[in-house]
Amino acid sequence: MPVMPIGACMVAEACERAGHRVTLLDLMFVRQPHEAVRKAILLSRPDVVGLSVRNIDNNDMGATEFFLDDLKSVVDTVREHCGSPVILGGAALAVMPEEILRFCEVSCAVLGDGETVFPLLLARMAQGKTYSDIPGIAFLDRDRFTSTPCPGQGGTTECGAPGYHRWVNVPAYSSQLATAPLQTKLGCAFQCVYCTYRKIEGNGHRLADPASVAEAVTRLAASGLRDIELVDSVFNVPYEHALGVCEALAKIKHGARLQSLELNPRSFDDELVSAMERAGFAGMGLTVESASDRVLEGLRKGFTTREVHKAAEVMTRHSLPCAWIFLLGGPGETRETVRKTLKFAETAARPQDVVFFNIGIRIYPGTELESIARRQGILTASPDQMLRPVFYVSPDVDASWMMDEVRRSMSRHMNFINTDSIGLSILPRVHRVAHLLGVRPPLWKHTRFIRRSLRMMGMDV
Ligand code: B12
Repeated sequence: MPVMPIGACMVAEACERAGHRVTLLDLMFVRQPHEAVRKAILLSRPDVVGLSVRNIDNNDMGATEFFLDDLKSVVDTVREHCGSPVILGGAALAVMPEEILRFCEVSCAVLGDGETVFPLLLARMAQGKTYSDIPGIAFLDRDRFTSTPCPGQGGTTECGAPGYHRWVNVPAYSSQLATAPLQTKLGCAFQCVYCTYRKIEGNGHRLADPASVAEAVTRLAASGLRDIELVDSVFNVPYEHALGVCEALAKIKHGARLQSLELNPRSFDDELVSAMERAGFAGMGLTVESASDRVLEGLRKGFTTREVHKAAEVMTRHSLPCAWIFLLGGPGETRETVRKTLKFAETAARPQDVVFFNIGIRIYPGTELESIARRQGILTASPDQMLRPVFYVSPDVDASWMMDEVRRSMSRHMNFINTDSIGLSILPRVHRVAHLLGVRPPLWKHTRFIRRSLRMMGMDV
């Protein structure tokens, strides 16, 4: 599913509010990106070029794709056609700033909230002043990397719904069943060993006022963007905030279908799911990861199988479609724990659910998983060699065995999928056909039907 560039739109809008002339070039549906970049530069003659970088790679151990060679070539094209400074920003930069700056041979990146930091940076540039002291910036100065701490680790935030129509080709996204992203909070307080969310958004919550979330949803739905995805790191923590958001949404007639794929089995109960149903949710995802206490502890998920089983029990009393998300191969994983998790998935999933298995975990520099992998002798690469993805698999289980087990389970359960499924080249066509037939997101609730149909057409899915 193409993801609408919420970050880039927010930054563009903030710069315009600060009085700048802004052009946003979205390369999502562009067939010849270099030609598009060349034309946009010649037309708009920018003083500064900001590049929004979301993904480093596809996080898929089986069929790894690395995206930054393409980024580097876009940087080169920009430089070929104008001498203006290039500034990088986006989630990828917050994850591995030094490595990306070195790789792209760019000297400055924004790590903090771009809508605040980038206008400050532009103001300093316009005045010809230095900007190395602005909080939330990274620099590469002749081989020396420095960064300033990001501001905003607590307090409140605004619910920023950019005017997507103003910046991107909304019909092109809608025709592929894309959802419009919206954030109700920033920050993540969990300590999962592999995760970068704290590095991107900080570990203190910044919560948006529920009434402002309801207003933003209404505004987006009124503009025709009725499928809205709440892209918080974890939607249901803090629990009271999630409930507050649902209550504010339930009070108004917004006409939107909501989703969030990032719910945690902790802080999860009937009251919350009922509130989500009243609020207009059409789907939700539970990042359960495993049904083994040993693995959940190894991943430092902050919950146990008690909460996992309770979540499954809660879902039996509701009809809201659920995406169950599992992560196999973490510290402590064995053949026995994998079997336990598969068995749990087989009993928990209802017909309208989808079950997604990810095998192997992307290791990011600075995470606890990196230290574990080094201690266990699994990882010898230096941080700069980790930009091209490296993955962790527990030394007590074989990756190919796990892949076979998951495939075996998938052959019995048509609503089970793995990373191969979400990388299928036919998926964009499936999205378009579904859109033409009037199917509304989430499409994954029809996984059984889609997999069966594709198999009947002779595809090995
Ligand atoms: C929600 C989410 C999803 C949802 C998206 C739903 C949707 N409709 O948008 C789903 C589940 C579909 C998803 C899928 C994937 N995701 Co995801 N996702 C996220 C998450 C949690 C939030 C992203 C978000 O929208 N943030 C809110 C916006 C406002 O923030 P932002 O984009 O970062 O923008 C801000 C700043 O970065 C900055 N900024 C942005 N652009 C620019 C530009 C300039 C010039 C400047 C100065 C600043 C700037 O300012 C913005 C405003 O403050 C992040 C982790 C995180 N906490 O950030 C991972 C994350 C972005 N995802 C990631 C990945 C890998 C993926 C997948 C490849 C996973 C997979 N195997 O399928 C896919 C790719 C999908 C795609 N087509 O691109 C990685 C990317 C890093 C990497 N390793 O490559 C992240 C960082 C998680 C991680 N592993 O650390 N994802």
